[in-house]
Amino acid sequence: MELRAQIEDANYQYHVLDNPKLSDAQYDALLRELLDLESRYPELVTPDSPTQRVGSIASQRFPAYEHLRPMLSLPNAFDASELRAFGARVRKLSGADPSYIAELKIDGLAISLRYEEGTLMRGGTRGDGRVGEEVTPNLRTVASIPLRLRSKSAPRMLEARGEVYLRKSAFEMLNAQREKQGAAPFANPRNAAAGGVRQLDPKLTAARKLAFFAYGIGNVDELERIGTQWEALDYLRDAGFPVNPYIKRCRSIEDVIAYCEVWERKRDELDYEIDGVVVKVDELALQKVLGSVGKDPRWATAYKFKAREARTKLLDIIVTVGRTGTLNPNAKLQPVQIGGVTVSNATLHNAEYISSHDIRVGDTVVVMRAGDVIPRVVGPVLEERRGRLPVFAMPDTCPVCGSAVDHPEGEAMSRCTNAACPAQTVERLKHFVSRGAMDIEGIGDVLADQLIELGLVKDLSDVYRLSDADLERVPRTGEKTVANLRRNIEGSKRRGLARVLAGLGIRFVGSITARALAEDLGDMDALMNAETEDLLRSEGVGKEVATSVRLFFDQAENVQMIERLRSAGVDLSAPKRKHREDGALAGKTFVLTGTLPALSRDEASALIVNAGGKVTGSVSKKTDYVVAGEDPGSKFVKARELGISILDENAFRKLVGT
Ligand code: 3BD
Repeated sequence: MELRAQIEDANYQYHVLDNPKLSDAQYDALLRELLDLESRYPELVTPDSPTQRVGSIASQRFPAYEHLRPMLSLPNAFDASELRAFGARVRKLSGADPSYIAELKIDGLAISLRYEEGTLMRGGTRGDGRVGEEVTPNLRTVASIPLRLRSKSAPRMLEARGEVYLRKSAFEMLNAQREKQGAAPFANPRNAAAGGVRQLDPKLTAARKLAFFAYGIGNVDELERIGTQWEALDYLRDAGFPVNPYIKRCRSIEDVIAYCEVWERKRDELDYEIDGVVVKVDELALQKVLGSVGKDPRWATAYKFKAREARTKLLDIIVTVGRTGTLNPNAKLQPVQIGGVTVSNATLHNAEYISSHDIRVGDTVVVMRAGDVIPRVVGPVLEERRGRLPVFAMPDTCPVCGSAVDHPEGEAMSRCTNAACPAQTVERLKHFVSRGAMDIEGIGDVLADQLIELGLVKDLSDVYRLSDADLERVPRTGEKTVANLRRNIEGSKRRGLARVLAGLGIRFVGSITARALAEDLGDMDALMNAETEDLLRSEGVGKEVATSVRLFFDQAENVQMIERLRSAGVDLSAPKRKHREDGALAGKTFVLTGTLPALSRDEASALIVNAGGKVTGSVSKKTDYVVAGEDPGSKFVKARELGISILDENAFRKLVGT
C-alpha cells in the first residue's frame, strides 16, 4: 500500500539514515491518515504496518492519562554493598533503624488504575511518571484487574498501582501461535505485554491473557488508616487485587540481602519474569521524612539481578551424540562471563533451531544462562555480521560411528540409527551406573569412556562380566582400584528391580515411575510380559509411558541384555507393595524435592512406602506433603501456591517416627 510505504520510507530516513525528508508534522499527518483508514478497514491492518510499531506513534493513539500523584522512579542497587549503603543512608537521614518490605520486581509494565466509588473508571500507563497513555478498555480485559472493588465501604477515590505482565506459559503459547501464522515471535514476555496493553482493539489485548500484580497506592481518600507499606498491600488484597505472595517484611538490610540472594537463585521457578527485588521502607511516615530527590525516592531502591545474557562470538558448532542417539549441536564460544560464570559452551538445540534463527559460525551471538540450566544461544546479532558466513548443515552420518542419520518427519532431532553406537553406549553406561540407578561407585565419566573405548563394555550387562584382567587393562587402575571396583560391582547386583529399571534409560521412566512399576509388578518377568493396560494401573504411568515401556521390551536385544543381567546374578525382583493400611502414613501422598541433609531420595521414599504412604513425582491438589531439602525446585513453589504442608527433614522424620 502506497501510504504505508511512504511512512516506512520516512521512518527509515529518520531512524536509519539519520536524514529525515519529512517534517514531524507531515509525518504525523500521514500516520493519522493511515490510522484512520485502518480503523475503518481493520482487515487492512497487517503485522508490518507502521501503525503496529509499539511506542513510535503511541502518543497520538491514546488520550493522556494524568496520574493523581506522580509515579516515582526506582534507583538501582547492583550488589549487597550497595544495598548496605542504601540502608546506611536511610538510618542516617531518618535517625531510625526501620523495617523494610522486600517485593519481587515484576518485569512487566507499570500502570495506574483509578476507582471512583469503587468502580474502575480509568487506567493508564506510567509514561513519564506524570502523564501516561489512557488504555482503559484494554486494561479492563485483564482478568485479574478488579472492575469493582470488593471492600465493603469503597473509598470515594482510589488510585492503585501495579505491574501488568504476561506469564511465561502464556508467552510460550503466544509465540508458538505467532510462529504458525508466520508472524515474528516476541523477544520476551515484557515486550509482548507492553504491546498487548497498547493494542487499538481491546479484543487483541484480551487474547494475550495478561495478568496483574498490585504493589502500591497512588492515592486513597482515607489514607490515614494505612500506616505502612505492609498495610497498603493488605488493603489492596482485601479490595480484590492480586498481590504477589512472596512479599516479605524484613527487620534489617541483612534480611533484605538474604531475600535477594534466594530469589536471584530461584527466579526461574516462577511462571513470570522478575528482574530484581524492590526494597521499601515499611513505615509511610518514615517514607515522608526521607522524601525524594527529583523522581527518585530516598526510601526505596531496586536490587537488580545480574544480567543473564551476554554477547560473544560463535567459534564453531560441534555435534555430539546423546544417550538416545540424538545429534546435539553445541556452540563453541569465545569464553564470556554471564552472571559470574565463564561460559564457553552452549546448546543450539537442533538443526531446525539453527536454521530458523539463522545462526552461523562467525556470528556474534546472544547467549543466555538461566539458573542451573545449560546455557543456550538465543540468536545472532545480525547487525554485527560481516561478510558472508556459511550456513550450518547437520551431518548426514553419525560424527561418532559413521552410521546413517535418521531425521523423522515432524521431529526436531536427528538420530544416529546405530543402537550400538559407542557414543550412545557410553551415555547409557553412565546413566546405568549413576547414583539414582545401580550406583556403582568408581565407574565415573572417565572410566566409562575408557571401558567403551577399549571395547570392554558393549552393552550394559558387560559391566558384570568384566574380569580383573579386563579392569587392569584400563590406564591408571592399580590392584587396589580393581578390588574396590569388584566389590562395588558385586554390591550393585542386590539393588533390586526398581533401580535396574531406572538404569535401563527407558524413555519417560525415571526413578519414581520405575519404583511404582517394580513394586506393582513384582519382578522382571511380570514386567516384560505385561500388556500396556497392566502397566497403566501404576501410579504416574500414562499412555505415553506405558507405550514406551512396551516398546523397550519388544526389542529382542533388550530382552537378551536383561537375560545376561539375570545370569550374571543381578536381582530382578522387587518387594511387592504391601498394603499397610495401618501404617502411620496410610493413604498419604508425598512429593520429594531438593536434597535432604542426611537422607537420600531412595531412603526417604522407602520410609514413606514402609509406613503405608505413596510417593509421586509431581505436586497436585492430591498431594498431602512435600518434603523439601536444599535447593528445592518448582515443586516447592507449586506446593506453596496450593497451600500444601511442606516438611524439612526433621519434620519429616518426626512424622514417620524415626
Ligand atoms: C515491580 C517505578 C515505588 C513506589 C516508586 C517504590 C519505576 C516501574 O514489581 N515500587 C514494585 C515494582 C515496581 C515498585 C515503586 N514496586 N516503583 C515499582 C516501581 N513491586 N515492578 N516502579 N518504574 C515501577 C518505571 N517504569 C518504567 C520506566 C521507568 N520506571
